Amino acid sequence: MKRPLKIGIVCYPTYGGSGVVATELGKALAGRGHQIHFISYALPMRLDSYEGNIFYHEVEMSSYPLFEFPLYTPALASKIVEVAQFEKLDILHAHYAIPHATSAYLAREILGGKPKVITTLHGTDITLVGLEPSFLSVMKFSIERSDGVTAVSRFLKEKTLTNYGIDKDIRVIPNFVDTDKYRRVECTQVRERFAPPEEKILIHVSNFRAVKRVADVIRVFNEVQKKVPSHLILAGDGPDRSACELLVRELGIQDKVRFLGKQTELVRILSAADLMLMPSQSESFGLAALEAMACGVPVISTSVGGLPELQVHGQTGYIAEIGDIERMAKYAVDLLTNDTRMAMFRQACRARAVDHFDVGKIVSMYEEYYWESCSET
Ligand code: GMT
Repeated sequence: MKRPLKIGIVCYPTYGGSGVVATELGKALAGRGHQIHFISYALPMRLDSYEGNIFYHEVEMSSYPLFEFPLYTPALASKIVEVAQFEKLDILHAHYAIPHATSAYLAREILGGKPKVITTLHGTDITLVGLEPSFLSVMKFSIERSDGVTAVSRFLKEKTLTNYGIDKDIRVIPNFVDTDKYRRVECTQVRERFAPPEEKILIHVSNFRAVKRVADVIRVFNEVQKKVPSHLILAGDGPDRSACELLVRELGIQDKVRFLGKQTELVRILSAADLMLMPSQSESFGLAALEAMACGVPVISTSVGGLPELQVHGQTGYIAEIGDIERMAKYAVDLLTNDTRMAMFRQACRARAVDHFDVGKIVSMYEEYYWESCSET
């Protein structure tokens, strides 16, 4: 049954990997002729221009004085019911399980079994927040009752099965990047803004949450800049940013570190960089690393979660243990001072992104999964 589908996509609209994946997936599916209905509390960040076949439905929140806390789960479920009924959705795709899989389940029950609910597990919904006692049983139930479940890495699939004692067929569909858009572009002017031409540029991109260990980025860079003339740029914002700004000043390297804040257009910034640092505590996939690799930027990361499924130690970058500042700095210095090896790593990064994680290949995997789910009775 290979017909165009009507697909509802529920996601977080803010800065963060799951929202980016959901939005880029919706845009790519619309490009293939499917009708896409985004449902969220605000316009998803990367849905910034009009595109045919794409519609956006905002969840309205009421602020009745009796409600001390916003009741998003039922409000979202009601909006899903409305959209699914009016638009005759075939599929409802919930990105990030909390609370989207729960609202999707509720909506499908209200509607008597249609549309099919697909839940994509992204990361902290499984490894962190979902495990809290106040969420665990509802999470387990909502995942089990989804018609289909995907995870962005083998690591995340295994974690879901073991952490929640779930006996379900979870399909691994990795994250993806548009390698036509994410490619190394001419960026002399951008580079000049960050560092003199003879210096190296290191980059970190994240939402500055504790799991990202941004302080480690700064400590690694502090060691690197003692041996290699270099600058560090940090893109993104979040709870740990102020502490990191302070650390940079305490270390006396404020002239070599630039905090850019949230950025929507990363290609030119990534193209200006020589090396990405991703010293995360937990990372189910590492979309920011993939986007860097597509632009030919090698990555020094930790060995956690899905990162070893993404990058190859000694080919696309290096992998170290969490918190091993010394080793990460050594890897960085080795690579930044060896032009031949750097050129090989750059090529390997680009090739790995194109061969394994390109948007065309991965979106087809989702499309197949939808069609399979729709044909099941
Ligand atoms: O958990 C987060 O930090 C946010 C989350 C999100 O929903 O934005 O990111 C997760 O999903 C991304 C997209 O699938 C992955 O690339 C990230 O690795 C993952 N983050 C973590 O596992 C910490």
